[in-house]
Amino acid sequence: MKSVSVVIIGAGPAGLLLGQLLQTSGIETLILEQRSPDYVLGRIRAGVLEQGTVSLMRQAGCAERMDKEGLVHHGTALMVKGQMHRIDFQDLTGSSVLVYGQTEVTRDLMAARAACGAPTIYEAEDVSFSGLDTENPIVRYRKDRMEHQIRCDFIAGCDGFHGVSRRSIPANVLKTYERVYPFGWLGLLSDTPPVDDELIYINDRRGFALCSMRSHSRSRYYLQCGLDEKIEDWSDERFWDALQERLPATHQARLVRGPSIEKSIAPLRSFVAEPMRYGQLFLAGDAAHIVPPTGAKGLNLAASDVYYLWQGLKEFYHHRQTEGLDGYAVKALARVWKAERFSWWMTTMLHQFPDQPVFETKIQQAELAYLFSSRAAMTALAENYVGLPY
Ligand code: RFL
Ligand code: PHB
Repeated sequence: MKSVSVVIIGAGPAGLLLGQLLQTSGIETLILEQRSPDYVLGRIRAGVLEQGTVSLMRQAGCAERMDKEGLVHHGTALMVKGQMHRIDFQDLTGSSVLVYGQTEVTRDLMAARAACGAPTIYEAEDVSFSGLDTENPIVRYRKDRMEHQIRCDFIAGCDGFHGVSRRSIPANVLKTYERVYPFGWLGLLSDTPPVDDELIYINDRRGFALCSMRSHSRSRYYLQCGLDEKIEDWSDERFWDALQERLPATHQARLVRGPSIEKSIAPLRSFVAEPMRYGQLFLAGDAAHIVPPTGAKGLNLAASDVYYLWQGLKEFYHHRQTEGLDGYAVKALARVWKAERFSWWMTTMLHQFPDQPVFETKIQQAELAYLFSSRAAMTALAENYVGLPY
């Protein structure tokens, strides 16, 4: 039977980043991905990178294009009741974020992996595990109707929310915590110049909206929508009209419309699975936790998990020490819960909740009024947004 040090399940940003960091540390990996590369690259998701994520891309040797094309953002705007409030990251925290799309992060990581010759099996079906609680678990999968088995030391479950890894942890071990929000985000990508130089988070009585971007010529916009909305009912024109209504008067005339390149609806959820380790299986990224996208934390949390796991595996292979791996779940979860709190808070503060009791609406208004009146409160938002330390 073939064997490899670490089998990584999933070639999303978590799996690919972990793969590259381990390769640079001389640790051999195999990635199994159930989809094709084009499918993986077709998913339009995150757009904002914390400095920690940027630094990991550099350590993985995948930063050349990101450093050239990424847009440094020193602040963001929040618009409430027609008034714009700028949160100045630079002034409040001395830090900034980088706008560089998840698609590009994934593309760069895929290219680096191909260049170093490390193996990725795409369209690997029916991945399953045995012996997770032994020293050498076995991973099985099917490719082109052939069954394969691989023996390994460790499995990194980087296969997202719907993957097989979390589901392989016995039910009596796994605890999950969840909040489902009564709305989703309808996203549209278009090759039009963004409406502003920075992102704008809009709390409007018709619903939340977000103006984001991928570059100076590519915009990404989101609208809060009902969970029963169908994408077919949203023509580009209907989307642009609804967005325009939610924009501040100063920006309505600046909005440049164009055909959508992509349009999709995503439900919003908060979710955490504990523990993030079972035997030799380690969960990382969306496989273990989901945040609503309002704080731009999902991809960045996947990156911090990967950092802790990389450190633990390096200690194991270079020094035969297991403290890092033994402490992985606790360390990762401490940061995860803080990002869960921040994402829940941003979501709760900025969206319209159907049938919300008046009391909650009043609290929401007070929360926003306090935020904009207090440098301490704005600093708390800024330091969470740019990313808490690892
Ligand atoms: P992914 O990206 O879901 O990748 C998992 C991979 O595993 C594969 N897979 C399997 N492979 C083999 N066998 C199986 N049985 C498998 N099952 C699944 C899948 O095909 C896939 O390729 O998880 P990963 O790597 O943990 O990365 C997480 C991020 O993708 C996610 O957290 C972010 O996209 C969330 N997110 C955002 N995060 C940010 O940090 N900043 C943002 O601005 C931001 N905006 C967003 C977002 C997510 C969004 N959506 C659509 C959920 C905006 C949106 C709209
Ligand atoms: C995005 O550009 O896709 C994006 C940006 C910020 C968020 C969520 C999504 O909070």
